[in-house]
Amino acid sequence: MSEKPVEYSGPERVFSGVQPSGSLHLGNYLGALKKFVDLQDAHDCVYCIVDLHAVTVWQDPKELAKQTRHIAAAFLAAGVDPDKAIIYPQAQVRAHSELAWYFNCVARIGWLNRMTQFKDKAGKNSEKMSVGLYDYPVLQAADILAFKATHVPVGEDQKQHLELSRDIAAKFNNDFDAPGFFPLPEPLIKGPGARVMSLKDGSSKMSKSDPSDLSRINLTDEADKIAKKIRKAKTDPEPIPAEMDGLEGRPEVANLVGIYAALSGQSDQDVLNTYAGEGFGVFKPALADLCVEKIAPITESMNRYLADPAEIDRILAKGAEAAAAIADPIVSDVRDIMGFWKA
Ligand code: AQP
Repeated sequence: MSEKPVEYSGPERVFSGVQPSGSLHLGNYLGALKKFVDLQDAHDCVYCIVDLHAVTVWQDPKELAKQTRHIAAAFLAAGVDPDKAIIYPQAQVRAHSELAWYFNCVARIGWLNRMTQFKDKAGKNSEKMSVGLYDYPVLQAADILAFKATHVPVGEDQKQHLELSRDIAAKFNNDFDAPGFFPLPEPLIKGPGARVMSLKDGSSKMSKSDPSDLSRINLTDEADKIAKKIRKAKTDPEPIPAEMDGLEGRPEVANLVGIYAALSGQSDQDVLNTYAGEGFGVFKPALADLCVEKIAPITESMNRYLADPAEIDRILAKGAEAAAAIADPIVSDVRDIMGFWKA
């Protein structure tokens, strides 16, 4: 009779990452950064700038370190406190790459073949994509599990990858007879801003790689640019409905209402209660004002941090040391569990 699997009983830990592959946008802020800040007071948090993920597509070597500092500045400006949470660049902690290799030997090709993000990013060119882009979710599992993280705040787009991390953790624990060694990490997705959509197309997510800059609000956009982008956002001729079912079949309108709700800390229904019956001539300027009110202080603070790259580098180096101190012993235990020779 097989024994019941032993559950992970270690401490809770939060882990998440953001790629240094372009300017951050409102979706990254609401789906990730804002949650990072909300979690840091009550939890042990590790926030990584995932440069190893970024290079799965071409990154200019002259820009990569600068982009990494840019993301660090966005973390700090959004309110992540390096005295409460660890902030560091992924490539500085070797445990990520090493554990990813071991997990490559645990994950199944059939699992990766089901990953929709690879299909979306590769499109018809999958044969020409890097092996790294295909393997991205395995590295993501290694990122999380190198810290035995139990909770992962991410946007809705990462749900499938998180499920894969759970599958890898469970298969490792089972294959190597190490019940409860790795936790099965829980995604923290729910809540406002989990899926911010493009301002031009309510069926695709707001994304750094969308060729149209009008599709997203960047954290570096100035007030008049934000107002212009919201003015030009796709809507329809109908007024704002009074009830949620009036948003059905109107994805662009639902998206703008959702953004307003997430930024103001209200529910979507609260926003409808305020603006029901109004046209976009009233709603869009109100949304633009709210976006500027929330984003301008972040942009200003980011610029202050970016003016002092030595301070950013000091924070990242200290963070990398703290991250390695957690992850290295965990990966060393993995080597022992897998039976590698050691002196
Ligand atoms: N539109 C979004 N709504 C809510 N959350 C989002 N996230 C990304 N887009 C949205 C969340 O932001 C975190 C960091 O994302 P990332 O930069 O590491 O990777 P990504 O998901 O690939 O982001 P982009 O902007 O869409 O980049 P590209 O265009 O390069 O693919 C993650 O938690 C993500 O869920």
